Amino acid sequence: MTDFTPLSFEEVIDRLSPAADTLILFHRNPDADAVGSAFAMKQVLADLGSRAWCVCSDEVPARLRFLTDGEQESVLPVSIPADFEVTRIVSVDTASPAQLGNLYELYKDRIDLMVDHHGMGEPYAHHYIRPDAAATGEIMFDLVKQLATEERVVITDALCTDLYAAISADTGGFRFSNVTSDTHLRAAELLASGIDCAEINHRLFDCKTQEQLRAQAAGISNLHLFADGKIAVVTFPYALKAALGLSDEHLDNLVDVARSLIGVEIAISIRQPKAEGLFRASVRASCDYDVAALCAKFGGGGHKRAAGCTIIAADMDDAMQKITSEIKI
Ligand SMILES: [Mn+2]
Repeated sequence: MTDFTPLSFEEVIDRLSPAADTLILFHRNPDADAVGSAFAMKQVLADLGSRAWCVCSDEVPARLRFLTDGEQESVLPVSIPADFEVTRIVSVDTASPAQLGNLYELYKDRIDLMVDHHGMGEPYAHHYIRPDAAATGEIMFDLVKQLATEERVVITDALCTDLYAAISADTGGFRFSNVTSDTHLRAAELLASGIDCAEINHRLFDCKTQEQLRAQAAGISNLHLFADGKIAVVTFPYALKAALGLSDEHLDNLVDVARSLIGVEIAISIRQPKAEGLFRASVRASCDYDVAALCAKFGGGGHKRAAGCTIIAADMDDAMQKITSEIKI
């Protein structure tokens, strides 16, 4: 396996500086940190004189379209302009090959740089990874600020909106333990530019579709408690998803249902994307328990307090048993 080395902040800027048609990859099932960081990167590269195109194995969900600033109708690989001569590929917010989805097969040996904040990932290129950053948006903020100081990048409202949304989303609206004083300082600078934080946060957190509410209600009726109520698991089998007419993007925040219950220290959601034996788990900890290490046992990863993995199991009960039996609290 190729050895991939960590890059310095200056080396990242060096790698982004030459004019080159660039693809910006971000993780499947994209969230606001992925989309906001990718489209911020696109604006940075445009200012540096490069054409850039954001690419993902899944489309940007409708509720996050405001982060693309009308620049791209689609982010699927087929949307890449025909005259694009790809000479540089970077990824943002994407910790491991699996998270690239089908992009990994397409581009695996050609990725020049990954910019990310996940500490427990599996690097697939030379990388700039800062686990101290609550969001990739914080790293993008630092890049933007440096390049703006050098008068090479112009800070626009669209850029500030992307960065603020990226940071706000990955911190749960500045509520999670990953928030630092620097997180607030960066957010404060973004707000000073005049963007509408109430509107951005409303779009990120308060706009739920009927499907999402149906998913939440079904999640509440499928809540299982273990370890005297310290572990809560919400399960969502494929048959239930199909019966309610839901798709995977409606199930994104199911883990919050488990986490909101008093006394729960480890919250888990397990969904079954297809009628097969693969189960996706999202895990959150509110105690001092390393859920990234837990998920690593199943080939997944993430952060100490927020991580995910895929479990191979016979059925939902088996998947739930497999993950809960690994937890010792
Ligand atoms: Mn992120």
